[in-house]
Amino acid sequence: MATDLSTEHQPLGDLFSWPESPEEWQQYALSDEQVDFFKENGYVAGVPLLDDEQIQTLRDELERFFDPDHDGRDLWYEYHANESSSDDSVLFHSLGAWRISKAFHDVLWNPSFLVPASQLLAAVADESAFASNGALPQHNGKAPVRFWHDQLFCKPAQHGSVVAWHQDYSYWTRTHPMAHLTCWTGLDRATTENGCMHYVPGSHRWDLLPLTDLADNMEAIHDVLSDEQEAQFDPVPIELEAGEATFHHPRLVHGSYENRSDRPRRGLVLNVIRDGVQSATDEHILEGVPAIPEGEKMEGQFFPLLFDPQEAEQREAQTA
Ligand SMILES: O=C(O)CCC(=O)C(=O)O
Repeated sequence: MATDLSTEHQPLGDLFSWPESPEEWQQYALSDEQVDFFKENGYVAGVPLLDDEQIQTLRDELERFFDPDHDGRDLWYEYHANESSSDDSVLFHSLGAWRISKAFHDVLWNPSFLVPASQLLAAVADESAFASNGALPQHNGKAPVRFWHDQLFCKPAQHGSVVAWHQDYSYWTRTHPMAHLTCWTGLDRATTENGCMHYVPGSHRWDLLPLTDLADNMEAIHDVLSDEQEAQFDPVPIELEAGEATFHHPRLVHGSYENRSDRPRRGLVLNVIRDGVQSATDEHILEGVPAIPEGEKMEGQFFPLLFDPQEAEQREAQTA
């Protein structure tokens, strides 16, 4: 029986080292140009997140998840060996690796993820309809980062399926206000040949679209686009080296094409919320997780606070 690592709210090993000085923290910060690019386009790509050792450790852990009988199988929020409806087109998609594997647990506390996430979460909520309600804290352009959930999206060589165009927040309206962020990291080099992510720049300014399809019909979203949105629909491929990440806004339209190449395309997704986001339902928010009553803050065992910029600053001031 695997131990449920969700009770542990700090790193368990030393795969990711925690900075000890303001300078060490600062090395992970996005530039003003990168944050402005995110505000304008809804994404920022090419952020280095994992070194070779970290990539290999995560790949090794991932390998055992592909065996449907692996230890910890009961801890996933969702586990789809193939989310597509065709046997020839495979999308391995699962949520909850952080509960099962030490490396996937500790990657949540990776400073090269947390600092950009903190900067971009401040930018997401600033422009959202909820920004003026004053309920969401921020500190010097950085917001406290709370964990929402992780995801694995893996396409095998030669018969990897699509991930159809969608906006993430269409799946997440059971939480609000919209102050969410997605970070996609390649565990392989991701190119147009093996099914890298594509974005529709500027679509983060669109209204929220209804859910269409996830793993079969790439173009299903076109059934719900207005003429104006169709005219703006001009996707760009996001090619990344293994270990590089791309961050995107919760309303940015994105998707990825099939993998017909001879290389796998394995992606780790970290989804975070700004501290203060609340439950919008009395129903279960994730499978196997006790309900959080509507209107109450997302927190507790399954939603740890990963990074608090104010606390980090105070700690640094004490050690200076
Ligand atoms: O891995 C992919 O191709 C899609 C991932 C995705 O939809 C997401 O990160 O929100």
